[in-house]
Amino acid sequence: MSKPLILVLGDQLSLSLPTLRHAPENAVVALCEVADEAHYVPHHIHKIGLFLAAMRHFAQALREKGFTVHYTALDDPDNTHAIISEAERLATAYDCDHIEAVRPGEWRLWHAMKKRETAERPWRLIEDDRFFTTPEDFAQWAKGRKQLRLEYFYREQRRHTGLLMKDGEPAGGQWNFDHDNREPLSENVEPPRPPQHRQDALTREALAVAQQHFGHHMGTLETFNWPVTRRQALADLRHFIDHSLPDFGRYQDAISDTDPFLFHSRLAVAMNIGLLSPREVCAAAEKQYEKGRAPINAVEGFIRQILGWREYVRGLYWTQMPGYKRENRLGFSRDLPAFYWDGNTDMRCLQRAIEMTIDNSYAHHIQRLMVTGNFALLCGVKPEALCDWYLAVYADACEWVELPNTLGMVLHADGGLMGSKPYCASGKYIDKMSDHCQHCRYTPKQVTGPKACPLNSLYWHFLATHEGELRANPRMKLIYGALDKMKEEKRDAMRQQAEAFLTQLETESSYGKPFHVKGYYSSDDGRND
Ligand code: FAD
Ligand code: DLZ
Repeated sequence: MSKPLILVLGDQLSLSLPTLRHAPENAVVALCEVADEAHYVPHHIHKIGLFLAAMRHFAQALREKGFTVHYTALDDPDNTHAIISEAERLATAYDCDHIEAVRPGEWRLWHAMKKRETAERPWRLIEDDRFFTTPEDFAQWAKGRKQLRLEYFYREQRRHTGLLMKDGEPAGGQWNFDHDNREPLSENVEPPRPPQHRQDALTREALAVAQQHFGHHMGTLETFNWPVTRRQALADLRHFIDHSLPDFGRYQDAISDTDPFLFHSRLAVAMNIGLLSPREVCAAAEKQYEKGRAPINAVEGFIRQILGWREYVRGLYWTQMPGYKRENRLGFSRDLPAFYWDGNTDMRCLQRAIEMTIDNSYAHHIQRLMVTGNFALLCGVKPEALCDWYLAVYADACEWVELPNTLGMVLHADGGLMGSKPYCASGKYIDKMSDHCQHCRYTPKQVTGPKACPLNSLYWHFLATHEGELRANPRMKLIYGALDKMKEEKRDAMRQQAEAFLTQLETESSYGKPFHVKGYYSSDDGRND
């Protein structure tokens, strides 16, 4: 009788995983802590602690359900420290005749597994049905389309799932309530505190292992507060639904100098590692709307992020890889500024976004896109350096979602596949959406001079430098019109200011990895294949 070794990866911690749902009695389920997965980018210490603790708890949950489980711990003497070799070692040890795995979250592993489909103990790869769509569904949708716009993909998903639909029409009479969702935070608004999770002995043990081996990575485990069990993840979901969802839409784009989470859900971590399903999260939000406990702009805005963006970027990733990772259409070549690793900069918005990242392994979407992302775009940071950083520093970072957001949405390096125009902004935007500028040594009101916010001259410098690629874009017409109207002396002064800033930045930069963590590299992946 056929006997499978079922490999469950660190971001597949769901009892509903198709391989587990259909597991025969004799199956051996393997979870493997391997150094390769902790090393290929220098992950934040929270991220490593999260994976180790959640994997250990999931192994326990599987045993309680009656599965035969092999758990390779990081310190096991026989550990081969790579996913493929470890699964094959265990398949031999347990006399399994094949290995089953669900599509992983990264192309590099998928590719490595595919290559072993004809091995002596062959790998069988199974589609991940925990998402609303499969890569094949996305490919079908994308077929023959000139542009792959989120909005059309999202509407189709609404119709297909029936989420927020009433008699075939969108609930509330519109597909999109974005125009209601752009308020900055006012002074009297106090966002709720996230629940504090209790750390049991298993969690404490896992965090101690993370500390022992990776204590020199970004962050400290003293501030660790991610859910590592389904029960904790459900508590986070309940808390978000009850306390934050009603204001999620309104303050979706706001940025605060003091509050890292605002009304965001913090649920990406639990969804990405498998502790929550996107279906149950969207259903819980929809229910609040139906009961009149959350307004349509909040619920629609939230569901669009998951049913729309999350599925859309995953479809893009799987249909465009491995070539996608090599894209660099704006020809960026700058090193990652060194301060991305420690927040040591006098630009307040960047300093606070990076400090919050160090403290929490979290920054909300607008900080990622319009603060650290916008600055990297305006400076022309090379995609591989920026992508490695985003993949390393956020607890929710998995390549299938990180790469399209960084390379496509932030850097416009895919030529506009992901976004119809670059998300570039000057200091004026930061001033409008946040309270950072009040605490900054620069002013957003000046473009040149010693007090001028660097984002201002960098913004115009970016537009002038990439005129060849961007001017023809109809969505950039207005902004190039404004540039055209500027006097030559003003343009010259701005160029000089931006170039002086970039020269100074260059002298302070380190390439793509923290200077204090030695020996890391981005592993053999789509970029080098
Ligand atoms: P909320 O603001 O509460 O949003 C709800 C959910 O919607 C999120 O949990 C997430 O699942 C989904 N979502 C929202 N925006 C996006 C988006 N643009 N793409 C895909 N899903 C989205 N998200 C990740 O999950 N992992 C990443 O590695 C990641 N890297 C990013 C890198 C950059 C440069 C940018 C600009 C965005 C990135 N995002 C990533 C998307 C988004 O910023 C995070 O999902 C969000 O900040 C997570 O916090 P939250 O759970 O509080 O989200
Ligand atoms: C991120 C991560 C870390 C730090 N450690 C492990 C691990 O020891 N074992 C494992 O199975 N997964 C780990 N992960 C998550 C993997 O990197 C992730 O499963 C792949 O990148 C595919 O998405």
